[in-house]
Amino acid sequence: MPRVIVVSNRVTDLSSARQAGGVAVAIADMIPDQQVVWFGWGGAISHTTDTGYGETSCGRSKTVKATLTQEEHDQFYLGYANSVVWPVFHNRLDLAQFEAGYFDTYKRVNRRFAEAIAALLRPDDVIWIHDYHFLTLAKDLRDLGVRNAIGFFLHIPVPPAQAFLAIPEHVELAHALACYDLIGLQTKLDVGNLIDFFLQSVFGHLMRDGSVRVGKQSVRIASFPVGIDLAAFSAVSSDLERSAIETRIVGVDRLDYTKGLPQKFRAYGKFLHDHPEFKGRVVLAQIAPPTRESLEAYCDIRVELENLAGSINGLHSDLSWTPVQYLHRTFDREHLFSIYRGSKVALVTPLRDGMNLVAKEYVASQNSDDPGVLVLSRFAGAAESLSDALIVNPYNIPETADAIKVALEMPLAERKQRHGKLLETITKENSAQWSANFLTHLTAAHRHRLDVNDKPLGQTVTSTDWFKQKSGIEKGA
Ligand code: ADQ
Repeated sequence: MPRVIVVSNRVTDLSSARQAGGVAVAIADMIPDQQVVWFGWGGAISHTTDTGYGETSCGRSKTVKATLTQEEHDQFYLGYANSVVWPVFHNRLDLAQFEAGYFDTYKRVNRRFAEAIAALLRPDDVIWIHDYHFLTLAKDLRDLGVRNAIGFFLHIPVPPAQAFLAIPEHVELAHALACYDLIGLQTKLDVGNLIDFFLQSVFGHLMRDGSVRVGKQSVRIASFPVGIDLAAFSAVSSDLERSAIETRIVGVDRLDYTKGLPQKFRAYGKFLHDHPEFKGRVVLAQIAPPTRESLEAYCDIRVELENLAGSINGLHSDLSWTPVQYLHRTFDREHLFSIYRGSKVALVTPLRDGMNLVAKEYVASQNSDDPGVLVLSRFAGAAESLSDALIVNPYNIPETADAIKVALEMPLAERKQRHGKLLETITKENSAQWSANFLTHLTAAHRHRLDVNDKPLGQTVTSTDWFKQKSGIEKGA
């Protein structure tokens, strides 16, 4: 079996990666089944120009950790990745810092990483690159003469083409993305948006065989919804028995402006206002670990949220009851899962999210005989397949407030029925299936690219026909 060279922004120790959340959990889940070399930033900043690479082995897999200089950290990581691509891809053009001149450093780090990866490659290695920090990495690898299969998985959403086109460097990004053999996205909506972007930015062509042709490059695009490892939930127990007096609603979100936290707090405040009979009987436990705190937009959201929590508590608390528990820290995963299980409702209401693993973890943590209710934003990628949740528009505060009441009062039979269907989907779309499916399609896409690259354009189709045809790789089917 070929080695898989996994590249992601942050690399954590293989023995503790499952504690880290998000992308790291998704990657760590594939390591038992594959021989993996996991390459990326180890989190250290070098105060000299010495940016060496540290290797650590664990069984047959190993990590290779890069350091970043202060300038690279500020302009590549905080700059282009998190102050241009992240806000634009989450439809927040108003927060994007287009004029800061970060792109050169972004490309330079991609190039440096490409050189380090090329140096450790074997001819049959498969390269799997993750996320928005590395939109240009495949181009650098190809320029260095790398002919291995190169796949890309984007964990965040693809915005509508009109937003993507606002990035001044969009043409360069489109040509660089076309150097991947396979681009995996979270949802079908993202697939449609990326195809539109290729058509509009660089006049790409949709091919009858299901690929997209950009100049002489052929790239396949499909959705592979990220899943979770169900085995991690087999022994979860509640952290506290549900009290007859106080019912817990839980929220777990990195403190990010994409997660809709102010809207969630306002909806909860409205619910308490409209239904005072729940006062003293319900709490919202919002766990919101800090993230990217040196960026202004993240400081702003923190201040806004603290004010909102304070005003809801000030307005509704009494001496024996506080309606909002606001916890600005991380928990170990076993503890987190037991908090999910002890909560009657989960409010997962991002304004935009690639997938949202918390929604899946909440469902997987429940006691099937007495499950809680998932309230889920229609703008989370997870909503595409978890349609048996209570789906809400997080911008519609009264609608979310009503959904809280419906969730709290939902009869056991309906809770069991919805939970059963949600669990069925999560079991089917688990993390092992996700990585195996992506890697299988990557091999096929690579073979296809070798066949057609540099050949004359074949028969093209319209985007409507393309979607109708379903192409056999759509959703990894
Ligand atoms: P994130 O934006 O980080 O991930 P999410 O999918 O919700 O968002 O994953 C968060 C992870 O962190 C979960 O596994 C959760 O359990 C963990 N976590 C959150 N708060 C925690 C806390 N206080 N203590 C410990 N662990 C905590 C990105 C994209 C998502 C996409 C994932 C995976 O933005 O849309 O679902 O990648 O593809």
